[in-house]
Amino acid sequence: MTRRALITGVTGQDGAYLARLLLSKGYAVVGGSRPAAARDIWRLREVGVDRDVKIADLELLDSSNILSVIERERPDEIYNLAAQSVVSSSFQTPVLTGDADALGAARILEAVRKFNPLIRFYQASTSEMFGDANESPQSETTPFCPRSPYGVAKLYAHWMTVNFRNVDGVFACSGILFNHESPLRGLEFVTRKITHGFAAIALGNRDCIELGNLDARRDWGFAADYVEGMWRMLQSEKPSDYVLATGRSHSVRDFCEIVAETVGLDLAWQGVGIDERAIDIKTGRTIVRINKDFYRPNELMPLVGNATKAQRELGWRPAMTFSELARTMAERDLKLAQR
Ligand code: NAP
Ligand code: G4F
Repeated sequence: MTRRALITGVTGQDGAYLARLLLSKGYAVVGGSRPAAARDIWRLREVGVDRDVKIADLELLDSSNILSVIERERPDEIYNLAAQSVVSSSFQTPVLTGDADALGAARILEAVRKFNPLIRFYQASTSEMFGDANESPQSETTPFCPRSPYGVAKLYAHWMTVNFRNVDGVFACSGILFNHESPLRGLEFVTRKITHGFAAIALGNRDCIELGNLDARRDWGFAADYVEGMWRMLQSEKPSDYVLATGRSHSVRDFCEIVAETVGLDLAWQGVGIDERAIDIKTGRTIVRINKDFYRPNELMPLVGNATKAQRELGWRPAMTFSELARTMAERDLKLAQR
């Protein structure tokens, strides 16, 4: 029988790649998307599945809406990817972030328990839950110490996932994913901000971009590799929690350098601290300025993940390297800008 999957947040980056993956495996895919938002399915179009995903109005803040979607669509698997996912915004909207990211997951789990506890559930957890972790790299056994309202909200959802699994017997997995990027990434996130901005600068359509902490480090992988890990979690014999990561960290500065080279900018750094900037040696023009508004209230310990458990139990490992990722994103944005 055809398996049915419900993906919340299907209009987001991971939603598009996961929808494509599940369709390629023969699933019928229902994509939850907020009725209130001006719905934009450009990412589904970009990966060629916009006609194959059935869209259902789904709002994380509304319990009865969630229950009725699950009753109507009868999924075998639910992937809860919907969230207010921008860490910096969560400092301005901590309550809304908690309502969507923490209680939203609890609402879905509660609906699963009521309607059909045999539905398999995936929760999109995050390395932000480690925050100021006391060890590096971070694994499933590293104590959590979130340092943003987003991280705190996601940690509540993580523990609810664990709790519904342990107490109610729901097949519920929490995927603790480190940063994963792609040409489908939103412009709010630093990688895409850089590839989009540098592509425009290279074509003379823009002068400069403003960034925050150039020395912030993250463990960056490719989103399409990570959705494969989500699916594998729900196919395993026993539900559990898994870190997905590359195991390598790089700085924002490293990412800028690869992207600049890819789009044909000859980047050199000058100055220090808030006065640091990047120039294009060929033109002498400033192409990156520092704006302290883009600094986080508290920068985290360098986040880098240990995905040994996922490798051992799920056979998962990321395929794309950091430099391939930066080049892929830069080339795509250059093509888009040329259009
Ligand atoms: P994304 O591109 O920001 O997508 C988030 C999705 O959630 C969008 O489709 C958005 O819909 C939807 N959404 C937001 N608020 C909602 C609400 N109240 N009700 C229903 N839908 C709502 O995020 P992503 O990068 O694909 O990430 C997917 C999930 O993984 C998120 O939960 C994120 O927190 C988590 N995560 C991401 C990463 C990463 O590096 N990408 C790492 C760890 C964990 P609209 O289009 O209508 O806004
Ligand atoms: O790209 P970012 O905004 O991603 P962040 O905060 O790590 O969050 C992303 O990954 C999480 C996984 O750990 C997800 F859970 C979350 O949903 C989201 O997908 O920032 C990355 C780093 C930060 O250290 C930030 O301080 O880049 C630094 N940064 C420097 N300049 C900047 C900028 N970040 C942004 N967004 N914009 C800047 O101008």
